[in-house]
Amino acid sequence: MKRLIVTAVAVFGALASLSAHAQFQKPEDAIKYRQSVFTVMANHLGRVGAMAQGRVPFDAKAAADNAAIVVTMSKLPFAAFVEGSDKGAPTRAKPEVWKDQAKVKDLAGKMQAEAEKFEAAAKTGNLDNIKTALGSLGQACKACHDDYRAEKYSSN
Ligand code: ASC
Repeated sequence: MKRLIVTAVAVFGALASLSAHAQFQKPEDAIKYRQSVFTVMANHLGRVGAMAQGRVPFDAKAAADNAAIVVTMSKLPFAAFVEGSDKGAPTRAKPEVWKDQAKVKDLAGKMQAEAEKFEAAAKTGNLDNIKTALGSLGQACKACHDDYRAEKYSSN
């Protein structure tokens, strides 16, 4: 029984320290995670963008499915901008991300709200609605990139 309690305390202790660093063991893991999420998000946004631009035929079901993925992805990356993850792997995140946390959080929230509106538009099946919402979402992405994303990757 005593051994069980000691083990339980050790396990909970390990979990607590893990959650303190979000779910990342080292900065590189956080950097790779957020870059992966943005890559998937941009890919699925781009599939609808191609429909909006007439480069691929409009498919309402595919647009709605892609928009749902964009919404899910939109919720994930910001927990990965953990303290100390400005370095550890090549990244385009500027140091200002960690200096202006309230501003970044605000921009993230606006982008997430636009992603929700984009999904709602996609569900209408109306391409004009989708184009409008896609434009607003793109602006919300850009608002953060303008101030917080560097042109080039850092070399660490
Ligand atoms: C995208 C994408 C971005 C944003 C941005 C909007 O599809 O990959 O980073 O939209 O280009 O200006």
